[in-house]
Formats: sequence, structure tokens, C-alpha cells
Amino acid sequence: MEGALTARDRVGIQDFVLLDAHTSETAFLDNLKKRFSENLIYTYIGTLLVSVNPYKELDIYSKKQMDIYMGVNFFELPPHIFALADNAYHTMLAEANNHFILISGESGAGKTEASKKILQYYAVSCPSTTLLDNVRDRMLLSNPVLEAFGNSKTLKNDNSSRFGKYMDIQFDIQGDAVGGHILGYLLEKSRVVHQNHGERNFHIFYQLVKGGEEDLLHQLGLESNCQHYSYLVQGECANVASINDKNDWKTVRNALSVIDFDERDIQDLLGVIASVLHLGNVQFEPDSKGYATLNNSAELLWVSTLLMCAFFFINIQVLSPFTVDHAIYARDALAKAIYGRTFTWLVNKINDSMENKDSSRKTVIGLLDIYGFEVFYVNSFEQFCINYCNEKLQQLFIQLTLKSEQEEYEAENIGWEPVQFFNNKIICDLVEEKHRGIISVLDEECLRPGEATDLTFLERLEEKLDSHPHFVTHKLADKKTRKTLERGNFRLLHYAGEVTYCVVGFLSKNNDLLYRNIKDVSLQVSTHLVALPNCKTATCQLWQFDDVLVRHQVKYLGLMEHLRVRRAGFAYRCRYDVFLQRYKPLCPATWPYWRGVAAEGVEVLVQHLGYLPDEYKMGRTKIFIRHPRTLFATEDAFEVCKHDLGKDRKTKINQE
Ligand code: AD9
Ligand code: MG
Repeated sequence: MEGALTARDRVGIQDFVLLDAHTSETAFLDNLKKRFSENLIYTYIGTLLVSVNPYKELDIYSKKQMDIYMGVNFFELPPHIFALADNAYHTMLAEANNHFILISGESGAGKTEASKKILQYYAVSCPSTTLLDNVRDRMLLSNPVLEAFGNSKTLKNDNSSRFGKYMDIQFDIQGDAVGGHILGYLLEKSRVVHQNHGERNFHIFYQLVKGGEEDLLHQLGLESNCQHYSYLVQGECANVASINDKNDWKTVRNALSVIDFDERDIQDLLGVIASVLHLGNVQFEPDSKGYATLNNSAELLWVSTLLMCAFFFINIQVLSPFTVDHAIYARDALAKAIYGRTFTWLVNKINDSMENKDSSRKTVIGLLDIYGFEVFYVNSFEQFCINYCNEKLQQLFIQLTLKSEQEEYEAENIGWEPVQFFNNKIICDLVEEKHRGIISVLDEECLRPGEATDLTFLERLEEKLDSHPHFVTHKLADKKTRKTLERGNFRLLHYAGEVTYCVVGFLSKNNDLLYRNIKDVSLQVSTHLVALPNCKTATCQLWQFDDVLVRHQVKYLGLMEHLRVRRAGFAYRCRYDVFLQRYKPLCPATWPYWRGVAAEGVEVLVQHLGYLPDEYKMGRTKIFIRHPRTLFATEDAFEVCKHDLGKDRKTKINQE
């Protein structure tokens, strides 16, 4: 007869580090799946949080839940995004230094939702003063505004981020959230003028057209019908079941007022959005010589009126006649530039409203939420940039976890069996290396206007990268692979899988300098969250665990390697002098002073505390502690001791 299922059998293990020593990938997935079926979407690998997208509302984000997690040791409660947020917050306060939370995962994995939960946690749970309440409101309300202007429906996600967002949440010395600052990266402006089938333009256009009040639309010269605008109908999906544009319009309109946008700002902003829609409807016809002529000047009139009312000053001069194709190209370039600048202006304006002008010292928690890795049927320059960005993020993740962790053990002479992992540096180099990397070659081709084309760019790549193991083209491929590659495409073997890019448009898009800022993304990161999408397309909303998809991500994100390093490694390390200074009251031999070498003092101290030999290792300059529970016990003892010392002091003062 079978015994009753244990809790472990039913809900799995909440920290992979505690799974059996030689966990296979199948056992790893099995654990995720068990937990998922019990609505437990979060699991730890040490301090890394793995989250599986539930695609349904779970009742785990209430204020009550936030209170439960506030100030509690990381491993004491079931894994949760709030535990991660709280841990970063309290460590930041205790150590008085900056912390960063890095969120990675494929498109649709739940990164943006996770970053919103973290922000909510800080805004709702941290101590508050009435004065600062409006800063919190502005931080929270910056989200719907930025999502309206920077997110859109793609084939992967109905609310896909089309820009990278790095947000600093600033805290004063008491731990009050006192300000914020946002850096936006690489907005996908090409979406303004072109959307693939099944995708939409940025949400704000649909919100305005569908939700805008009659007077407002009249003032902007707009019809309340998306079908009227050529920039809104290319993907043939202006209406999306999961999106209520009318309601979202109200939310955004209200949020704009709260974030310090006065009526004039809002009018200007909407004027620019409307001007882009009018611009998209400007059509050209060839004259008898084949040059472009306007077939209807009414739309252009609206463009100039709206832009002149707003903060743009444009000077349209026709210096030389255009062909129809050139005219369309110029029109689209203008639309993209207008939208791009407006987005930058919007971010600046939001930053002004969240700025903390007080010059006292602040620490920050940084939150990075970028667009996830993408593979479509046709992949272009935009996917190339997005996927490169994800390569860099993965590289950072490797540096901070797998690589630096192991290097530190070696440097500290801690006996260590190295864990092998796939280092994607080779792919980052392939993209960014000077003179030979794809971006360098592309930049060089862009310096040969008139001579270079997308195809000469491809030829140059083939010359420079002919034997690179992660780069393939039709010409370079073996017989079998060649069948799967068209001329005019190149394939990169990314860390997350193969992606075939079509070179058409690479040169003209690269000429847009806004794409360049991707090279500058570099961060220090301390906390990591890995989000796993859980179904193949966004409109698939079933509560189902997709084994194949999840397995693929567990593999490419290197979670098994991460687990191996974590399991064999040490959860906590601290310099001898710092450790001794903090915990010396716990041992009569080290209190109030230890006169010898700090390392020896620490050894005496931990012996006194009863640490078992397997629980810690003495490195060259630091003590390494294997399990968090050992440290928590020490920390609890320290709290009691601090309390007793405080009482002693008071008694002494009273006696005196
Ligand atoms: V992209 O790279 O920007 O395309 P994200 O940001 O990783 O992508 P997002 O956070 O937008 O994905 O999540 C996609 C959808 O999954 C959301 O719109 C929700 O419908 C769903 N989701 C994500 N996380 C949760 C969650 N914790 N609970 C419920 C969720 N639903
Ligand atoms: Mg997102």
C-alpha cells in the first residue's frame, strides 16, 4: 500500500539547493512543475529567484502578503518576489550601499510584471511620511504612462516592452523611498511606422483614438476609428481581447495629471501623438517626371499645426525633388524621430517629477527590466539589438554568479572543484569586437554611403567571420544547413538558441544614432531574478506547464550550472575584521577586544559558537559560511546579546 504523500512529494522543494545532491535536469523540472501545480510559482536557487509565469491572477501580492515578508530573513518564508525585494532593501540599509535587481528571461516571461511588484513593495511597505507620499504615487504611476508609450502587442506578449528600462529607487538614511530616476534604452521606434502581422503600434495610439473624448479628438483632427490610420492597421489587430484601450486611456490620462503634467504639457504631448497619425496618412503620387507630389495636403496641414502648437519646431523645405519611395522614407523617418524625441521628453519629465532635490546622502536600489530574447519568423535589426542586449545581460549574470563566485574561491584558497558552464562571451565578442565584430563591420559599411548596401555588409561579414563557430550564412554553411538558410540572411547561434536575421534594412536602421546607446549599458548587480515564460504565445492563457519551453530555458539560462555552484559553494562570506567587529560580543575571548590577528579571532569566535567544520571555511581574507541558517542563528544570538548589553548599560547608568 502506498503511504500518504509527504508535503515534499506534493509541493516540491522551495530551494533547489536542498534537492538531492545529483539533481538531473528532469528532477529540476519536476520540482518546478510540482510547485506550479500548487500555485507556487517561485523557487530559489540560493539567493536567485526563479519564477514561472502563471498567466493568471494569484492572490499573493496583497498588502497583507507584503507585511508578512517585511523584515523577515530571506529563507524563513516561502520564496517570493517580496522576499527578494525585502532582502535587497534591508541589506542596502544595513550595509549603506547600492543594490541592483536584475531580471532576465524571454519575451513574455513576466519581467515587467515582476519589476512592478517590486516597485509596489517599496512604495507600499517602506516607512512613509505624508510629504513623500506623492513621490511614491508618481513612481507607481510612471508605469502605466511609460507602458502606454513604450509597450505594444507583439506575437510573444500582448504587453511587450519595446524599450529597456533601468530605474533607480532612492532611499534616505531612514529607509524612506524619497525619489526615483529612469533611464530608457533603445526604444524600438521602427514600430511607429511598421508593424508585422499580428502586432500593434505602441498602445498610446489606440488608447487615444478609442478612448479620447469627442472634443479632444476634434481638436486634434482625429477620427475615433483606428482603421482610418495607416500606422495602426498594418498588423490587422487593432483590437486585442486582453487589452481594454478605453479603460487604459483613463488610467493614463489620470496618471499624467498626477505626475505633474499640466494641461499644456498634456495637450502638447497628445498633439505630437496625433501628428504622427496624420503623418502616416500623408500619401504621395508620382508626377509626370516620376517625382513625388502630395495627393492631399490636409493631413500635412494638421501635422504642421499640431507640431507648431507643441514643442517641436519643424522647418520643412524641399531642397531637391524626391521619388515617391524617398518621400515615404523621409515621412517615416520624421515620424520615428518625432516619436523617439517625445519618448525621451516624457522620460525626462517623469524624472523631474520624481526627483528628490534634497542633497543628503541616499542609497539606491536599481531595477533593470529589458525586453526579453526574441525569435520571430522574420528577424530584423531590432531583434538583433534586443538579442544582443540579452547576451550582455547573460554575460553579466555569468560574471556575477558563475565566474566571479568561482574565481573568489580560488583567490581565497578555498578547495574548489570548478563547475563547467557555457560562457557566452564568445557571442558578445562576435557582435561587439573592434574591427571584426558585427557592429564594427556595420558601422564601417555605414561610412561608405552610396557604395555600401545591406548585401555588401553581409559579404564583409562573411569575409571576416568565415570560420566563426557562432556565425553562419548560406555561403558558409554546410550542405545540410544551407537548405535552411536563404541568401541575404545570417544566423547567429545565441546562448538562447539559433536566430536567423534578414539583413534588409540593417544599414539604414544603424544610421539612427539612438541605437548606439546599447553599448553603454553596464551595471553592477547584486540580486537576480530569472523569469520563465510558460506558454508558446501570449493569446495561450491556459494554466498549463509547458515542459518543452521551460526545459529549454532552464538549459540556456544555465540554471543547472548555477545550482551546482550554489550547492558546492557558500551562501555568505565576510572579511575577517568586519565579521569580528560585529559578532565579537558573542564570545568572552573576543569581547570587548581581540588583540591578535583578526582571522584567529574569528576562528576562536566560531569555535565558541559551535560551528561544525563542514559549515564554514577560512579563506585568505574572509570567512565563508555554507548555509544561511548558520548565519541567521549567529545573527539571532547577536540580537539577543545586543539587547542584554543595552540592559547592562542602562543598569550601570542607573547605579551610578
Ligand atoms: V517582454 O520581454 O517585455 O515582451 P516580459 O516583460 O517578460 O516580456 P510581462 O511581464 O509583460 O513579460 O508578462 C507577460 C504577461 O504574463 C503579463 O501581461 C501577464 O498577463 C502575465 N504575467 C506575468 N507575470 C505574472 C504574474 N506574476 N502573475 C500573473 C503574470 N500573470
Ligand atoms: Mg516587459
